[in-house]
This record gives sequence, structure tokens and C-alpha cells, in this order.
Amino acid sequence: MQISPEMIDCLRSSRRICALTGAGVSQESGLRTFRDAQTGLWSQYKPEDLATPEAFQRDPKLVWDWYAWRREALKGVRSNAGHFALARMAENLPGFVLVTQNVDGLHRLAGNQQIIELHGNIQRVRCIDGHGTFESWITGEDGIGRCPECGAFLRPDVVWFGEPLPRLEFENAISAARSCDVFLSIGTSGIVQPAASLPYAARNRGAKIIEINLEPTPLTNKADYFLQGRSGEILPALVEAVFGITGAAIEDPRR
Ligand code: BV8
Repeated sequence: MQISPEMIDCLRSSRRICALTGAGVSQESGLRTFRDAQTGLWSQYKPEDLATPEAFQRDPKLVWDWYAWRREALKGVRSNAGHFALARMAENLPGFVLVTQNVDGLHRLAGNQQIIELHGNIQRVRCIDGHGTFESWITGEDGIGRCPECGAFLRPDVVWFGEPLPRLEFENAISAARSCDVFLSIGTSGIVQPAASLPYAARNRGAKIIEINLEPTPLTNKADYFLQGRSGEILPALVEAVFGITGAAIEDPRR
């Protein structure tokens, strides 16, 4: 891991930083990344095949149960040092914007207040007929959530493959990418579009690109800096090098 004085200066002198996170940041909390093989009953399915409107249309119970299994797997899962380091960055950098592809809500649990959730949030559901979004719900006899307004099926409040991203969130993300001095791409394979286009939007406006990832991605050879390794180690090291915040203060700035 090579955090150079030049990189520290680049971060210290930036007025606006945009950070895009992917499943790799949550992996440090023990969550499998989106593309990792699924376990048990779900090992026979590819996530991309379940996270679609067609899959829900075809078998709403199967898809509902998959998300129920994922919500169950999230119970008791804590944010990790990488999440906390990004919360300290947001506190210490006035122009810091956090954009996430993750739907697990772990950035908010770590204390980030302003988060652009490009792909929604698995802890919320919404009426398939548009009668609202809910964080608690009743289920029908078939075990699928029901809208309290109209009784229609509820679905996870996430963006499925083939569905457009929420317009305002994506517009805000694009605007942050186009106006930042430094773009951090963290723990994402850069496969899923249009989120994966954000670092290129930043680069086209002259931003410095810093990629933090366990392995190289299609972005790596276009990044100004590539920090290969675990986000849960690299992000706290960056916060320490740039802001002098160390150890327990990464998780709790009052300490
Ligand atoms: C859309 C919610 C159009 C659901 C998710 C070109 C342009 C536009 C669209 C497309 C296009 N080409 C293809 C498409 C279609 C598609 C797409 O991108 N397909 C891919 C598979 C090629 N895109 C869409 O369908 C999007 N919609 O474009 O609509 C449209 C417009 C108008 C009208 C109608 C339609 C919607 C995409 C959103 C899909 N929903 N999530 C759910 O979760 O159930 S995406 C899903 O993948 C997760 O959100 C996840 O975060 C995301 C991205 O994956 P990553 O986060 O990158 O995770 P991954 O596992 O891939 O990588 C993890 C990385 O971390 C790895 O590199 C690993 O090395 C690294 N890592 C691991 N551990 C660590 C680590 N790094 C650091 N530290 C560690 N410890």
C-alpha cells in the first residue's frame, strides 16, 4: 500500500472530493460482495438473475425471500473501519460527497449523514403500485409484504437490473463527479453501469482519480493512484495521514 506525500497533498489541497463505494467496502463487515458466490439455498442463483423486475414478476415469493434472507444476514452486522474513516472524511472535508452502490445502509450506521444511495436501500420496501415506501410492513398469508394503502405486493426499495437509477440521486452523483478535484473509487469492480461511469465523468473534468481495491479493475490503468488492498485498512491509513486522526478516534471522534 503506497500512500505517497504527493497523494496526501492532493487530498489536503482538494476543496471537493467525491467518493464512490461498492460492495468491497461492506465486505470488511463480513458481507459477501455482490458477485461472490451465494451460499446455501441461494447458491443455485446468480444475483443478477434475482435482482430484476422479471424475476419478481415470475416468482415474487422467491425474490421476496431472497431479500428477507439478505436483511436477516445484515442483522447485527456492524460498520467497519473503512465506513468510519469515510465518516471522518465527510466531517473534515467540507466539499465531501459520498455516493454508494451498496444497499446495506452501513454508511449511515457509521455516521455519514449525507449519502447518495444510487441503488436504493434493502431495509426499505415500496408498494409496486406506487402507494409509498415503508421501513416496516405486514406480510400476506404467502409471506410477501403487502402495501398498507392498497394491499398490493411490496418490493424491496432497490434498483433492479434493467431499471433506471433514481433520477435525483444520479443527477446529484454526476454533478458531484463533474465538480470534484479528487474522485475516490473504493471497493467496486466498476462493472455495473451507469454508476461505473462516474469516475470517468470526474476524470474528463480533470479530477485526480484514486482507486482503492483488492484487485485491479477496468479503471485501474486510468487512475492517477491505485492503492491495492483492503479498504478497511487503507481508508483509516489515509485519514490518519491526511487529518492525523488515529486509532479509536477513527470510529469515535470523541475519543
Ligand atoms: C440501467 C441493487 C437503464 C439490487 C444493484 C451500460 C449503460 C447502462 C446500463 C447498462 C450498461 N451495460 C449494462 C447495463 C445494464 C446493467 C448493468 O450494468 N449490468 C452489468 C451486470 C453489466 N445496469 C442496469 O441495469 C442499471 N439500470 O442502466 O437502466 C434504463 C434507463 C432508463 C429506463 C430503463 C432502464 C441498474 C443497475 C443497478 C443494479 N442493482 N443493486 C440488489 O442489491 O439486490 S447493483 C449491485 O452491483 C450492487 O448494488 C453492487 O454494489 C453493485 C456493483 O457491484 P460492486 O459494488 O462493484 O460489487 P462487486 O462484487 O462487483 O465488486 C466488489 C469489488 O470490491 C471487487 O472489485 C473486489 O475486488 C473488491 N473488494 C472485495 N473486498 C474488498 C474489496 N476492495 C477493497 N477492500 C475489500 N475488503
